[in-house]
Amino acid sequence: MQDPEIAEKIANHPCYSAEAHQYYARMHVAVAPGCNIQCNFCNRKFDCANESRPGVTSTLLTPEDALAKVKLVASEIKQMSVLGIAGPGDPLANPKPTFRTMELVARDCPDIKLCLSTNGLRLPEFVDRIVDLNVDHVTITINMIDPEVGERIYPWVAWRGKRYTGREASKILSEQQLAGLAALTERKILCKVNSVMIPGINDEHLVEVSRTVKGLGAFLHNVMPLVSAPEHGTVFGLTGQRGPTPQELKALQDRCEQDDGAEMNMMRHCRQCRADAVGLLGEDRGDEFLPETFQGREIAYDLAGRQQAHEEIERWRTEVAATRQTLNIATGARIPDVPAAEPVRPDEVVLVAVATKGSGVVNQHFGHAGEFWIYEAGPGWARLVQTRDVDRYCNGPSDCDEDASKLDRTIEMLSDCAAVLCSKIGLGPREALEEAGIEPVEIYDLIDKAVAEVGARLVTDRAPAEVGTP
Ligand code: CLF
Ligand code: SF4
Repeated sequence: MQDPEIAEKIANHPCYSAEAHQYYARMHVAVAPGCNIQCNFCNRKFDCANESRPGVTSTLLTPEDALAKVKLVASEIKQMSVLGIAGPGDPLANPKPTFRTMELVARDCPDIKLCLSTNGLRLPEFVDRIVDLNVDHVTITINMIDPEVGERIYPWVAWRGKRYTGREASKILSEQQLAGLAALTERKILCKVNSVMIPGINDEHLVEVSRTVKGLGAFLHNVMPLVSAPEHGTVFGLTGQRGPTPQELKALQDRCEQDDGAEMNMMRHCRQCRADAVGLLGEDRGDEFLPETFQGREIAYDLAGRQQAHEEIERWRTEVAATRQTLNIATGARIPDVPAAEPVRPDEVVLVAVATKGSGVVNQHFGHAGEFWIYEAGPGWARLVQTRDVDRYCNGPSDCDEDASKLDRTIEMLSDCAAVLCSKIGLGPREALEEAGIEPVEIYDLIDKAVAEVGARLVTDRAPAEVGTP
């Protein structure tokens, strides 16, 4: 059943609704530099790895500059609907600039949703402030609920003027995180929990984390892969701790989703954005908004223009949803914010990869795709289950088809997919995909429709071969 209050909250939030992320953008402002804990996957030179991919840094802004930037971006990218504060350190370890920024944005940009991402250590003390500021969405990164697991992730926690280490540190952190989560859900704030999947350390444990946070009222669980390399200079990077493969990540997300029939909502489309990310998830337009474009400038807020742009998006979204309903296609969303068929997963599905620039359409050239969206596909079924980064190997017609090693990596990344849907594909990659047993499908159509149709055909085509297979 659709809960209208929740549906309204997620309707244009690109992280809380996979469907919305095809149309709406988010931006982050980097106003929070410090942190009160240490994670073994973090290097303070970079953005908070609990919400970001390590290896990128953001320019720190004052709350006033952050407001100017929000106004500028809001006028240029009208589908930007959410402002998140996610670093580069922990927002609640820097409460003054974090809340000052939110106050200013709430004052001048009334149609922008406010979003916060935190390690949760100081969450309980700020619950009232969060409620007062109308922050609708809070993300807490919870990587463990067992201090024995935690001591392998967190070397220390700074708490009430003292530095704690070992299990005691993780015990304090976990208690604060869970108390904060419970207090927020009690106040009807929509909460997402992020967890970094660290193979051999917390991967098995995350199923229990998922069950626990669901019990405390978390709306969504986002299990993200550890991104770890020696050049990041992190403890895990230097000790060779690996991250999970996309297949391992999906398997764990599936387990969390179905654990004991608990049916936790799992986020499958996180891009591990940087602390100053701007644009649709998966694109970063931060370079268009360098400090000299907004710092110290008076920027007008185009509320009417934004409302008009959002109305146009909603008209198109309604059309896409109507097509989905007519064709009886389900997307698997448990609380759909726009109508789809009842989520009944067919017995047999295949994975297909989609190249898209957004708006719900297969509209990107294979060689231009920096990422592929992985769908479960079958009769009446088109469910986004993952996004995977690949190197763009084509920089234009002159080198199209040429960089074989990048193409090999892309094909390796898509090896468990039965087909790739894209608007165009060159001869070289077409042949290479076919050789790898992946069908290239050139198509320009609605993603849900194309995925369900191709999925239905592939499932039927495969059926005879699988009859009698042990
Ligand atoms: Fe930003 Fe995070 Fe809010 Fe989204 S990101 S503070 S909830 S507006 Fe989104 Fe980016 Fe993943 Fe975060 S894709 S890293 S989940
Ligand atoms: Fe780094 Fe974020 Fe962990 Fe703080 S909470 S140590 S900024 S990853």
